[in-house]
Amino acid sequence: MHHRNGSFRSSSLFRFFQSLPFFLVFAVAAFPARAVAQQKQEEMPFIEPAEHSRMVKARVLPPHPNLTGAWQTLANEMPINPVHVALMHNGKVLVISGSGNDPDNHVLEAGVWDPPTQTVRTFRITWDMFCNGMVILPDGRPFVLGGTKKYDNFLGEPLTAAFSPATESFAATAGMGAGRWYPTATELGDGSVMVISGLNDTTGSVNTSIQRYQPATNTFTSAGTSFPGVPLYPRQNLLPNGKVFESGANFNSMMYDPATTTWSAVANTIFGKNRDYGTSVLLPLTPANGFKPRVIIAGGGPGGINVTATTEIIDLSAATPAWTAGPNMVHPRIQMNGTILPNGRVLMSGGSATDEDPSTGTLEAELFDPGSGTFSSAGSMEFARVYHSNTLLLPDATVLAVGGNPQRTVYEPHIEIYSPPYLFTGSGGPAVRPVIASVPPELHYGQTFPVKTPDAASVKEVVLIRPGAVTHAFDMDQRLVGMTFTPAPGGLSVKAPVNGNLAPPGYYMLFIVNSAGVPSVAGFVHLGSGTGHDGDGGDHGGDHGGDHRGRKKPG
Ligand SMILES: [Cu+2]
Repeated sequence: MHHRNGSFRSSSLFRFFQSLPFFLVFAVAAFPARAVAQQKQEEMPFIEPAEHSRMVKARVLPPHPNLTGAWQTLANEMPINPVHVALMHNGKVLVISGSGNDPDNHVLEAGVWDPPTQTVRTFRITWDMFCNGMVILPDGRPFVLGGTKKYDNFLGEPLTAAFSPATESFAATAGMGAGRWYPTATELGDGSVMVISGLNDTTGSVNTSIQRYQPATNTFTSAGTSFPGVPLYPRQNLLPNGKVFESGANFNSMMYDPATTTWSAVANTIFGKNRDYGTSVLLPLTPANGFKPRVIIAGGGPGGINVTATTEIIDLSAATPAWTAGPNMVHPRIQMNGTILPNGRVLMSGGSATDEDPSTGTLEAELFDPGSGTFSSAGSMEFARVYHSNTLLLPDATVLAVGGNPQRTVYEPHIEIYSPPYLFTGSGGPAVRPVIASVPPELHYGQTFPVKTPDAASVKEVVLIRPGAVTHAFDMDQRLVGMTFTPAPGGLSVKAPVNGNLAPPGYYMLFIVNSAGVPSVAGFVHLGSGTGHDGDGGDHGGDHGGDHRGRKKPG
């Protein structure tokens, strides 16, 4: 393909309705310079003459935004290929491109995107973090493990680095000893980080060692060996019992016990073949569902072909967990993303029926309701989002959608924002949102703490959502943990999660959600440092990541 398909679609029939609750201010902008990426194309695509005179990148408001939500394309584009994105606790988004899927690009870059101003500050980085694994450490620093040491054939980087949100710069952290290209990182209940898979730096075969990083000492220790046939970028989620569930792309789902560093087989998928570049989401853990861990897998296809629209769900609290069929998505999706919203719905969006082919992009998005087990329409994106595209929940409860890299040196520069249905009234105006007046900056496990709000009487749920760290159709960090609460003077009295297996130490967005399902803007809280009431030590070396595997689910 020789053009960025979506970029040339004629988009709107009407002016975008002027009362969108987010990023209202983009107004009229002259057509911005085409992305740098495009200038590198050997063959310039045909560009519709009308494209040059279009002034506003905006779409018609759908007929029922209170049912489907609405997608909006921002005026400012992404100046670097946004292969990796992570939300930081200052509300800004770290964007990592590295060489950006261009072996001839030696200007290695990352950037920080600022949602309120829609601007990005890009800067050079010292090694190629393209196709790394990333999670956010308990102290709030995005932690990058590995990347690209060499293209064709690919070798993985053994380096790691941590990013300071305050100074917006990377600092070197301990090396891994061997390379990892396409590794997965998973934060465990004690705040340590498990890293697995990725191609090594010598032969380009899979690095089969598992390592565990201790932030307090900046050291890696050996933590076992991956199971045979471990995929690149394995889909992993930490469960409330401290174990790590692995759900793809392989069809034989596995469980890792950090205490024994061993694997056990869980169940085979119904699909029965690899769901390469499908996604996997740990569904919300809430008091209402007894913090019962369930995982949904969606889309993907073996070897990137025969892409499926199917989904499957597994209840890992069952004595013998088994995958059950979930609802089908509206179209097949490979390279899709799944993003948890504050109301517990999961936005499934992007991807394509044929890998790396935007002309087969699934523009329709959908919302999965874990309660009813059904999908509903989430409207349509403007641009196809294929390989290397990402979605990320923002603190204002909208969702950022970026990227798409159908071929080397070409990426989708347009940025879209999804405003979910909860941000609209039935007449399409902005919903009235509950307001958080204050939250404590620091929470300890099991602690009861105040949330000040004038809207306490209408609050239905109080949830923590871990800021996402997304790449390659998977968010390595996101999880939603609900909390119990009671009325209190000036607001609510809320009980923090009981331990790090339920909610690993680190920063969280705290949302209150009212009886109409409308979330507040999030307040950031830090969970887990210091000594909690139940003695869990958070990120100060507590070892409950795997050693308390007999611990019952909190309730
Ligand atoms: Cu990649």
